Amino acid sequence: MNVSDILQPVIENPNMPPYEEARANFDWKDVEKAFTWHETGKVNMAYEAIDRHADTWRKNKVALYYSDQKRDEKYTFQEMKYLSNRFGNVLRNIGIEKGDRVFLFMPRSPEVYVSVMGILKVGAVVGPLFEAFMEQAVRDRLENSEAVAIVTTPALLPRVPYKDLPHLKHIILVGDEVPENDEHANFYNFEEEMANASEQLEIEWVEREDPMILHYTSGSTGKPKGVLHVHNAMIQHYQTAKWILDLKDEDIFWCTADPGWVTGTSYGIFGPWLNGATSVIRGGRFSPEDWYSTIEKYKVTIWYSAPTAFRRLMAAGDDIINNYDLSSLRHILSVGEPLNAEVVHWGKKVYGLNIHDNWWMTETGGILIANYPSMPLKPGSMGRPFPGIEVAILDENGNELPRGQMGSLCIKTDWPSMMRKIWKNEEKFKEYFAIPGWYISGDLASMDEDGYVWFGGRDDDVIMTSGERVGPFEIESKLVEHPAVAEAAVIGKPDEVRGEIIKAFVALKDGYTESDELNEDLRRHVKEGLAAHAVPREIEVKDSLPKTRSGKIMRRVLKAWELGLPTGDLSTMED
Ligand code: 6R9
Repeated sequence: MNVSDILQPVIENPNMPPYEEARANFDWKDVEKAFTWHETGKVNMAYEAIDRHADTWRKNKVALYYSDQKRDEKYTFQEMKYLSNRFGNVLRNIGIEKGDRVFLFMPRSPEVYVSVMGILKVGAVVGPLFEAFMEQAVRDRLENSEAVAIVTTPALLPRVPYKDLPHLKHIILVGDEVPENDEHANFYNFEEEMANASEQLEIEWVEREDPMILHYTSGSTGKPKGVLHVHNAMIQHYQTAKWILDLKDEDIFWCTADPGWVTGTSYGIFGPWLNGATSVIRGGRFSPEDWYSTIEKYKVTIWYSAPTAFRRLMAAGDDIINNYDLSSLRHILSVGEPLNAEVVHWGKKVYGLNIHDNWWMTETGGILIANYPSMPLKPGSMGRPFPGIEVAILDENGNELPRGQMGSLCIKTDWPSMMRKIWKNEEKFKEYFAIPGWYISGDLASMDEDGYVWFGGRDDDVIMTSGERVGPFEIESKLVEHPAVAEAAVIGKPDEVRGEIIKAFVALKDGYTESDELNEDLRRHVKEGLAAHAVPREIEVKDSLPKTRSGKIMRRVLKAWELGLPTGDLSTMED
């Protein structure tokens, strides 16, 4: 790494004090003072996110701007309070009680956000489902969680096998075609029930450790796991959003993630609202034009997205950016998969801002490692541990590895937004804590002399070739720096001589075609840029690479295809 590769902070007066100072003085206990329950003892995420602001000068402040191809709406904190009160009453009227699992299965819309808050207000547990799930994926999740109610749309109802789900008794439909009740379930019309419900509600006060949200996430094998978070997570949502997203009262914040994924709830709902910030939600599909005009239209100041999106914007070219006024932007962040240094440099060039990578997982509930707006940024690094968080790179036996060495990325337990269980799977839960005192992320990483953490791949994606341990991400990153490569995925393929050989799958940019010369050039590029042992012996060109709907390239799927093995759970894969 040379010094010119360090980007200096460009944000003035960030909320986050200098890193060392923040770290030295940090105590999660101090963060508790930010919440009303610190005084009143009455806990509920929805109260802290919405009602509290509705009782202050923020009551007429916009909490949510929502638009898609058909709708264009805005809601103040006060409006959100009354709407979610109504929905809480809808749920109470049909008999939903504290602890019941209530699922959401619909496209992004204001109703999703109102429902989340309404569910929390009656002490029930939110279960978000991504709208593109097909029947089996929906069934697995509703069955495992024993959900009693679901909010969905008439178009998605055919994918909800309620007749086979004895616990699922209540189906609330956002849309007009509401079927007759049958012996399996009762059906309700969202609009109608909302209109008849009171806007006054007694919030169900809960304990900090009471269940709040159940996010299903896929492992490499087996059925999806239900990751349970509790109301206490708000401590982390609030503080990380304040310091890492750098939310201030005048900001307009846009998190592009869908609430079917953890980023879309922790930072698409809770983090910003706990800070009293205005959130933008854009429905519909990704297109560069649509996204840039969303920034222009709402004068978005803080933008939280993902590497796939940035890479697609990069592929769309720099010229299109000139058609939009993006001058409102002051802070950009990324999460979900490795943010290649290449993309960071591009971002700096076209937006004039650093793209701040950060790391966390569904299981961790909130950001744990980040590039802070107040701190120099090393492109390609995920940043440094959040104050109050201890990160270590451990070997198989739980011993700490020296700086610079790649190993298992572990976090000292615990932190406020840590998952509290894997739903009905104690054994899976325990696997994360096999090294006493540590949470094992399943990711590989190294830490440099300055304490910056570098991603190496998923632990199960590690390649052992001729005795060298290689993380696929480095090679992929090198490959996408090549002008011909749009996307790359690297796997280890069993080999009698070398243990494994490196195989790369690449999708080419428009205008490039597959050839032996190109493959040779790619190998040379990796060899010169990285190391001889990192050179892919095999290269296969594909039209596109299999990805999860949240944009992660599914190496395990490529590997299974390559080896003719079962692919495991594919419910999160893009069509
Ligand atoms: C928030 C979220 C978690 C996995 C994680 C890791 C990958 C997340 C990353 C990253 C490289 C980053 N991941 N952030 N890899 N750099 N900044 O994405 O949660 O969907 O559970 O995924 O995503 O492999 O273990 P989730």
